[in-house]
Order: sequence, then structure tokens, then C-alpha cells
Amino acid sequence: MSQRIADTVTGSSGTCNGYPHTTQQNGVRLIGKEPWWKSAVFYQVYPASFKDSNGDGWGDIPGLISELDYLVNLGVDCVWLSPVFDSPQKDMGYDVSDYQAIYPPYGTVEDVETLTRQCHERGMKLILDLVVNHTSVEHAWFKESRSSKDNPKRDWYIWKPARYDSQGQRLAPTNWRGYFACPTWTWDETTQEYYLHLYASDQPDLNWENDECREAIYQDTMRFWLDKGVDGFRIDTVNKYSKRTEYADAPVTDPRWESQPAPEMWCNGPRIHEFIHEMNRKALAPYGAVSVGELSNMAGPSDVLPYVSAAAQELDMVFEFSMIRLGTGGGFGPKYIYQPYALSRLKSHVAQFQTFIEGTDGWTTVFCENHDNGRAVNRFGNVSTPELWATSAKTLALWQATLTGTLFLYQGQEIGMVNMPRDWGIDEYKDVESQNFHGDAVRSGDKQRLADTMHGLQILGRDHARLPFQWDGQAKNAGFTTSDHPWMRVHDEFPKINVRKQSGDPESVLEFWKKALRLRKQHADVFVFGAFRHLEEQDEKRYVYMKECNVPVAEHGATSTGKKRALVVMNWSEQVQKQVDVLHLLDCGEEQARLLVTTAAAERPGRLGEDLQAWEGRVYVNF
Ligand code: TEU
Repeated sequence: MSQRIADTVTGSSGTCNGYPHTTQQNGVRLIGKEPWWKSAVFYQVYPASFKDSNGDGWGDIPGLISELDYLVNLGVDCVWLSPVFDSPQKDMGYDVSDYQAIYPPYGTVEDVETLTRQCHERGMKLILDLVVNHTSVEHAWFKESRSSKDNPKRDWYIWKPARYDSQGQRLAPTNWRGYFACPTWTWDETTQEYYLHLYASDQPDLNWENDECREAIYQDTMRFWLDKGVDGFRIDTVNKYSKRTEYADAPVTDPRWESQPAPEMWCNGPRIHEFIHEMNRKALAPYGAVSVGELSNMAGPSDVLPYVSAAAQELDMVFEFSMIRLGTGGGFGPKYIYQPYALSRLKSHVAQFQTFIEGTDGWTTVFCENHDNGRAVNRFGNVSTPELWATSAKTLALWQATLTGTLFLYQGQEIGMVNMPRDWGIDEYKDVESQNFHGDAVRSGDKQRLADTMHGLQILGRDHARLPFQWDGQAKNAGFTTSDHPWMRVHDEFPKINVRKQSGDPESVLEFWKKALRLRKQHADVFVFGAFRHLEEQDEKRYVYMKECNVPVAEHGATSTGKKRALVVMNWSEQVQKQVDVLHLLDCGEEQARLLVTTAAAERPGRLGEDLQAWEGRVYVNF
């Protein structure tokens, strides 16, 4: 089975180190020389909600192992497992108390070893989630650090004295606001200082300025797991390790709040590239580990490129967030006050991060879901009727599968899982961020703000993607767990949306994803690696683009270079849309153009000139 990737890509595994920066010959890309992770399909597993094997209501590693064949069958090449390390679970494991132990409800270290082996036996790879911007307050390092000012690990976290105002009132060292609707500083009684945390107060930031601390991070987290055979990491909040060290107040941009958004103070700081390069050199590259880092608050592509340029030897890939943040009111204040946006804005973000790598040695990623966002079909598709739900979920699949870069799928996306029903109350939202934003709105006493926040949470809340996976419409709890108490409520719609119902049904979202992924791999030159050309950027209903690449053409005994083209035409609306001029755009005759795939039912394949039905998507090719 390991041949699946090798069908299209025969490069050896590893980070950017060791790969040629130029993999082109006469303008034709030599895909065989590209690293495996570029054309691989990654699949994110959120372990608490994937599959419970022991009936305690929490998903676990043995449960995941039992479904690996499902992932192979889907076309997955690499599993990304969200954090399973020991943790008090204040932020669902993104608050690690021991990097070398597994949270018992998930299993054991041996289970991770078995999982690694079982993935490898099936030709898949496994990456873990590396959370090293911060630890839990329960981590031994932090317990030591907070115990006294002269503890050897004091400087492993960021401690600062209080400020005092003219009335002698104690103030935090800066006015910064973090995520989760809280300030970034918490007062610690024991040593009478504040510690920094960009996220919850249970998640103190590690001090990457400290050499010993960095070395401990490399040794205890990365090398420990790479020695056990995992293939790399998704790296949490990777551009926040270097803070600006003057610790100055941020400008007051939102006078209604005591603390102010300050990402420029702690994102992309002065030593960030040095730290990431060192991390790669000392801990990742020696193992040929693959890395994908989470990059938020970026001004634009020119700031992203230095992180992913192969020559820089920092990260293989990053998640850039401008598209996924659409609809939010920004990260720090009114995040959940929903902001409608035009399709042309989405298109422009996508185009920007499709094309920025052209002519460079960088790489990009493709994703529209993860565990921090509402479901894509609710946000970008249409769930108003069962028909539109299915066809828009398929069109979103078509969109993702035809874009350039490494594709990341999130569990449940492949069956079109949807947000929790709107009539579920705030008690069903378990996430610290949802609870904090909602709590703030309640405390404000402002009824409109509360209603708006709830509306925003219903679309964007992180909880939607964390609902139990829907395996089986006829089983208790959708087949996720036999427990009477799943950790999160199972979606009411599971009898309609589940793997069992969709498996083998050629019209289903699941089977469409499988087909789309097969085509993506079969034509990796144009879909994974091709150049992206935006068409109709301003159209608010149709979404049309061209993918193309150079191919060698043998003619009269000589070889020249021709263009392989794929035209993606999608209707992102409920109304019928006029068809585009396919032959003109593909620049070929009728005999050469062909419909490669359509989201429409098999008996009604879209002909060249036929209008696009609501939410229909098609790909035409000239090969
Ligand atoms: O998220 C980092 C982050 O800053 C955001 O992208 C995230 O979407 C959040 O909603 C902020 O408002 C990562 C993890 O993916 C997330 O689950 C964790 O909560 C966070 O780091 C802290 O570790």
C-alpha cells in the first residue's frame, strides 16, 4: 500500500533539507523529485471525538487504530493526531502537563507506538500535535518555575513585576489582551509577580529566549517522539515563540476594553526565524521529520514566505488563516460578532495563498476546516435543504481537491458533517473560548451583544467540529461510543449524515471525496502542483479558476512543451448560473475538451454549454 503515494511521487521523505530547490526541467516539474508530503492527503483526527473503544465516552487511540482502514480507503496518506498528551484538558489537550505521557482516557505511550506501526504498515504516516508555545500550569517545569524567584527554571516562563498606578493600584506589566477573551497576564501570589499567557491563564508561555528551556523543549517533546518513529509534527502557534522583549503597552485601539489587542508585540517577534531555524536544525531535520506550523496574524504572503522557503530551512508548510477567519470579527475582541463577507473576498484570499509560491522555493497548504472552526458546509456551503447540503459539500470537496498545495482534511468533512443545531443552548458548548466569549457577553448586560455572540457561536464556534464523529446512523451515539454519556452531545442529524449511509452510494459526499482525491493524485501535476489562474474574480456567484502546468509533448520525433489545463467551474449560489465559455478558456477544440468530474448526479453530467445548477461544480480538462 505504500505504493499509493509513490504512484505520483517517488521522492524520499524529510524536511526541506536535502531536497533540490529546483525540480524543473525545461519548464516541466519533476514530480518524482518532490518530497512525499507535497502530494500527500493529510487527515486531522480530533481524538476525543473520533472513536471510543472502551465505552467511557471519550474517543481513544485504540478506537482510531480500529478505523485506520477507513482512512486508507478514503485516500489518506498521513494522519495528524491532535494532542493526546497528559493534560488537565482546560483547552482540550492544548495545555500539556507531561509531553511524554498520554492522557489516560486516550490510552498509553505503547498505544501511540502501535498506532505509528499500524499507520506505517498501511503505507500511511503519522504526525503529532506539538504544543510548545506554552505548557499547562500543571507541567512540572511551571510548578518549579512558580515555586520561587531563584528556582533554576524561573526563567523558563515569562515573569514580570507589577506596575502600580497613582493610587497604588496594582496593574499588569502591559495592557495586552490575549485569546479567549482574557488579558495576557495572571498574578501569582507565591512570588508576587505576573506570568504571561497568550491563551488561558492555565497555559503559561514558555520563554524561548532561555537556551536551556529551548533545548529541553527539543529533547523532551520532539526528539522523544521522533525516536519512537512518528513522522513529524503539526506545530501549534509557531510564530509566537519570540516576543518583543521591551514589553511595552499596545496602542489603545479599543477603549471599551481594559486590555488591548497586541499581536505585533508577541507574533513574528525579532528572533522568531532564528528559533524556528534552530528547532529545525537541532530537532526536526536530523530525523527527516515533516513540519506544518500554525501561522496567525500575518500581514501578507511576503511575511509568510520566509517561514516556508526551502532555503530558509524552517518549516515545510504552514497554515495561513486569512481565509478561515472570514466571518469573524477579528481574533481578540468581537471575534464572535459575525461579519458577513462577499464571495470575492474569499476568492481573493485563496488566490493570494495559491499564487504566492510561484517562482519561489516555498510551498502552500489547502484546508477549510479544523478543530478551531465551524463546519465548512455551514460557513461556505449551503445547508438549507438536504439536496443543497449534499451538492454544496461536494462542490467544496471539488474546490479543495483541485487547489495547489498540500491538502488537509478534517474528520467528518468527508461526510459533510454540519454545525450543531441552532436550538442547542450554550450548555452544549464546551470550549473554553466559546464559554469565555459568551460569559463576557452575559456580564456586559447588553442583550443585543449576547444575541449577536450566540449567533456568531452558532456559525463559527470551535465546538461544532468537536462533536462526535458520525459512523453509523443505526447505532447508539452514531457508533462513536457505547457510553450513555459521550463527552459531547451527538448531533441529532446523525441518522441522515453518517459513514455507513454514504459508503458505496455513488452520489454521496463521501464517495465524491474519494473520487476527487483519486483524481487529485492521478493528475497531481496540475491539481497539486499546477499554477492557479483566477478567472472572474469579482463574480459573487460563480467561482471559476484555471489550473495549468507544462507537460512534455512529443511531435515529429522532437519534444516540446505543452499546457495541461483543468478548468474549475463552480456555482456558489442557490440560483442557476450561466455556463462559461469552456472551449475559449481551455483554448482547445470540442474534441479535446472533456468533463473530468461533476458534482451533479451521474445521469445528468454537465455538457459543455449547459447552465450550472444550484451549487453545482464541474472540472473540464484538455487532456
Ligand atoms: O490555536 C491557535 C490560535 O491562535 C487560533 O488559531 C485558534 O483558532 C483560536 O480560536 C484562537 O481564537 C491553537 C490550537 O489550534 C487551539 O485549539 C488552541 O486553543 C490554541 O492553539 C492554544 O494552544
